[in-house]
Amino acid sequence: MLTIYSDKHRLQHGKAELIDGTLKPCFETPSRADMVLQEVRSRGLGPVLEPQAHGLAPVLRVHDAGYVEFLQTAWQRWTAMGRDYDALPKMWQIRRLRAAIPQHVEGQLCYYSMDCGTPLTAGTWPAITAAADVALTAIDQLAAGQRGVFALTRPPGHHAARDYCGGYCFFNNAAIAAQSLLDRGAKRVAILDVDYHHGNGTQDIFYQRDDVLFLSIHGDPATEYPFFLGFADEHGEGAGLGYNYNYPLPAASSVAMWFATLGTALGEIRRYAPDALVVSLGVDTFEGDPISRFSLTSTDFLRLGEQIGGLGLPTAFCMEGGYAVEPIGLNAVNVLEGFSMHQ
Ligand code: OKP
Ligand code: ZN
Repeated sequence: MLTIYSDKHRLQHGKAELIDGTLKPCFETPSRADMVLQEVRSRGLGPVLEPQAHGLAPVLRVHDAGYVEFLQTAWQRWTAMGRDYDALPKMWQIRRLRAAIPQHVEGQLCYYSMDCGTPLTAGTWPAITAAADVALTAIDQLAAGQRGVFALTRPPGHHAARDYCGGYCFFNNAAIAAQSLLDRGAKRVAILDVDYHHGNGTQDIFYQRDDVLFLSIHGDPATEYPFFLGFADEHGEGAGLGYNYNYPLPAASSVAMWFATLGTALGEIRRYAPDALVVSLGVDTFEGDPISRFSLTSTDFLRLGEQIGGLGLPTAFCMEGGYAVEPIGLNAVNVLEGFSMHQ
């Protein structure tokens, strides 16, 4: 299987996030993608290609222009005010506050953010545009006839909605990939999100559409991040009604429960009969993940890949979460190898 990868992910290197009352080093670190790449190479998964530049047009197919312009200019505006540290929001436009876009860069940062755990840094823009190019180049390769391609995207994307960042995500790489498939002639695309956290951003982007089926298996937002979306009764809206499936599971769910739920989701994908599949591949469902609470083992990820491969669909995998850094490569590449057994 081909892997698409860019070193530019390293430019996104936040310093700290607030954990248990203190600033701790960010969980979402460059070493995550480095470890995955190392495993891709040592296991001989296949060739590793650099992304091609695709410009902003495919990004603007799923993201708001004002939001994209904010991300493009924010660091320059932030440092012009003498601030040389990571930009983090400290308030939100909550109930009954005015919804107008603030003028000040700090106000705009608050306006365009979902949480305070997603540092905007000097290298955020080059890193996120490179990640979008990684996802788009994976789609080029699917269009050229590959059956499965691995977009080694970092930072992740599934929490990023049409017009906000959050959960370490800025551009929604999987959504950009899915839209690109449609723009190249696919009629229906499914996105399967197996990250521990609900893919609220992806759901947001396609909630009113029937040309993208979104399915997410995740820790129940009643107790897990992102808390405000990802419940089982969110089925889509308007034309999109019936094209959104959330499978929230209690944090302590067994592996058997997780795979039974995967089986249900795969059944819906078969029923939809899409032309292609995008997988939001988070491996933070791993038993050793430091911020998540499912208990998949490394060999379970092989099974996961096999079952996805059993769909027989052209498939692009976009890397999302996974914070047990040392085994992240083993876990991610196990999924890809399991998938490849069906080729
Ligand atoms: C990203 B992905 C707030 C941070 C809360 C955020 C978890 C994001 C997970 N200071 N934790 O879905 O793996
Ligand atoms: Zn996650």
